Amino acid sequence: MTRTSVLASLLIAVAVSAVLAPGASADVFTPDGSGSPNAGRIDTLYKLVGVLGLIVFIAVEGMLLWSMVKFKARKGRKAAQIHGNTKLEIGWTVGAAVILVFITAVTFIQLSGIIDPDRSEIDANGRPITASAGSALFASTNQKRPPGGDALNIRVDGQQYLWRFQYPGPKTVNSYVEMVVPVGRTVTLDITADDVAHSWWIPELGGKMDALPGYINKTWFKATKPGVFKGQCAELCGRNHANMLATVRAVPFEDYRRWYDGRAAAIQRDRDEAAKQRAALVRSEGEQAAGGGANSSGGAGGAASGGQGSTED
Ligand SMILES: [Cu+2]
Repeated sequence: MTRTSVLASLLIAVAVSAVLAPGASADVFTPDGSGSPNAGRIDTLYKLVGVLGLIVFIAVEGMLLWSMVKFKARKGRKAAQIHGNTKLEIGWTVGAAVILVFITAVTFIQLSGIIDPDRSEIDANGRPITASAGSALFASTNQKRPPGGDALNIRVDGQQYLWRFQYPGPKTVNSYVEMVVPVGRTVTLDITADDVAHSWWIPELGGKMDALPGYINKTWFKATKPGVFKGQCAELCGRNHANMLATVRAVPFEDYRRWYDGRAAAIQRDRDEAAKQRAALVRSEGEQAAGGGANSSGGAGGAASGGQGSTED
């Protein structure tokens, strides 16, 4: 009996230390929560419930195996007939209840830290935010404001089969597939979809969030270190679903600012170029229409066919 209990406690100790050892288990069995505080809290909950489950599993299975060996049928041995044991029954009922209440309490304590955004460490200009400062740049009806109210709000649009990210003004900045964010800044996401249901998920930066046409769902993260965090659409959305990848690249604020300005300039350049081409097209159509016929109806016909030609292109 003593040997068995020693073995059981050894097993428990090994299991607990393997799961709790920082970095040693390298998140083989649990989520990698190193990218953002909310992901870290999900990871903590996962480990807590996992370890408690493991302890209960080892205790129950250990007792079962021990009983099977200890009370094995032997020649001449008479089985004891036992009907109920009030102390034991109360014991395991209360024990199980206490474990569940404990898990529930810890979950609810962690939950607000998973759902509600953390305080941003830097503001829109990359300056550190102190506990008392912070401007109200962030407004939302169903997501709590982060302490201080300051966050980078990005709109995430799922569409077959890529993610589109729209940055807040004053410049027009958007990107596809790769989202670039500054380290230390709380990022709140307004998630929606243009066609069918998708699901936003970057495991290292927190939980999944449905991306649905007509709805805006909210989640958040705060990259605590520079790095590239990879994810993928987590809702079967069509034939090319498997290739609907998403990347979040967290960089120091200066690099973010450079990327943002570069992106804004490139988009402005493209817009100017498009406007120029549009103007040239309109001009040439006008010339065609003017030279197309002597009477006014012929001119209108020329313009109409020119218009059709441009849409067919
Ligand atoms: Cu999708």
